[in-house]
Amino acid sequence: MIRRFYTEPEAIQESYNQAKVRYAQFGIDTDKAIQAALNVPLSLHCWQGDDVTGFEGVDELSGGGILATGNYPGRARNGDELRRDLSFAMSLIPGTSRLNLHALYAETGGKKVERDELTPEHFEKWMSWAKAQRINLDFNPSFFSHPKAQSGYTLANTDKTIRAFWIRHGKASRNIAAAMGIQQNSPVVNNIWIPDGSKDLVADRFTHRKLLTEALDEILNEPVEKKYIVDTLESKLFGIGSEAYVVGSHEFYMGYAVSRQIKLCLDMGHFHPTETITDKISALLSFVPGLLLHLSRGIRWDSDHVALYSDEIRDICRELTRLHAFDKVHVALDYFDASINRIAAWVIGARAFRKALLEAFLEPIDLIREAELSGRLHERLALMEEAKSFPIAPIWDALCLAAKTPVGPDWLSMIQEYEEKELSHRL
Ligand code: RNT
Ligand code: ZN
Repeated sequence: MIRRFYTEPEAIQESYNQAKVRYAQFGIDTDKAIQAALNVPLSLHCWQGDDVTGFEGVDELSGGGILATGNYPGRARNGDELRRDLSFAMSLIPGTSRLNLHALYAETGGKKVERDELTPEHFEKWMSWAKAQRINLDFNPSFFSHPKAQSGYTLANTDKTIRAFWIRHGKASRNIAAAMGIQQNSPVVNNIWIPDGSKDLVADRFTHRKLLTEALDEILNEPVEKKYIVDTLESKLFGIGSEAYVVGSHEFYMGYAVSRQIKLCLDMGHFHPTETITDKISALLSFVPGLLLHLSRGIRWDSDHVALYSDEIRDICRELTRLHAFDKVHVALDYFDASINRIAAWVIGARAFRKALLEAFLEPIDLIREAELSGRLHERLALMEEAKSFPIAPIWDALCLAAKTPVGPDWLSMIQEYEEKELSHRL
């Protein structure tokens, strides 16, 4: 049954006009806030569509300490299905979307191409789809789900041959990213995350880190068109099978990124369970050229639940808008849930971010700052509290309408339709 909750654009407009007046009393221009919130790019992760399986002929994600659980019907099995799902998801998501690709989504026409031999031509279909879709691409080398990653070590492997293979993959990936950047005439964020670590205690914590430093230097010193690629490095606290030791810890990459002036990636699920990333943003921006944020939601041992309109994401959005940091900070989704409709998983996370961003642009920040500067700290705190119950809902509806995307939960009926028409045929 197709159920529509909101059908009257006039009613939305009317509520919007009322809310607009309320915000204007605090000096906030809601039209401007909507535009600002729509303009910030959000990179959607291709891997939510197929449980991080990729197109290399394996049937599930393996190794690397990351795990997709669930078997909801409709997993995308090839590039065409994944692109169809993404186009559909993007039609339900307001604002500027990008697409974040992993190297294991190369399309090699049925031919076995090793990861160290990948070239931009293996991503041609993605590039022309992105062009038609009028979106930009981001990229990630894939250091997992591969026989040469089975030992748990890739770039930090003490075996020289294996390490060299992954270094070649890292270089190949940067070439692909730069080629994409040239084609879209705008930089591609190329994020390096490796699973390297150990399930149990290690005697030598240093050697792997030394090897990783050298491997990263070799990859990142490879000459590519610097204008078209933004390198980022992603740390992790622990993974499944790397509980005792992770080579690429936060301190490791922070030190590396500061010393080499490279951007860092902070994944919300990669810190201690009660540790959040908002306060790290301004601290790190003092010393590194920028950041990539992986929006996710950690629950207990899992770092990759669907991102929500949570206090954590709202705090991040407020911090980014207060800092005017969108020229230095890139934002991407990173989670995988195979137990619910995969397209809905994208839409929930992306809409959550966009709504939190809108809320941040609607914050009466000038008044809050003024209270802070003049020492009226009770006023600062009270305004922050009051702002939480400002009427954001009608502004959010108007944003969705302006972006020609469904208002409220209306998108759910479209998901239902798509399930019947498309996903139910994927057995
Ligand atoms: C893993 C990292 C990494 C991956 C993707 C698939 O813990 O978060 O970003 O999720 O590269
Ligand atoms: Zn991540």
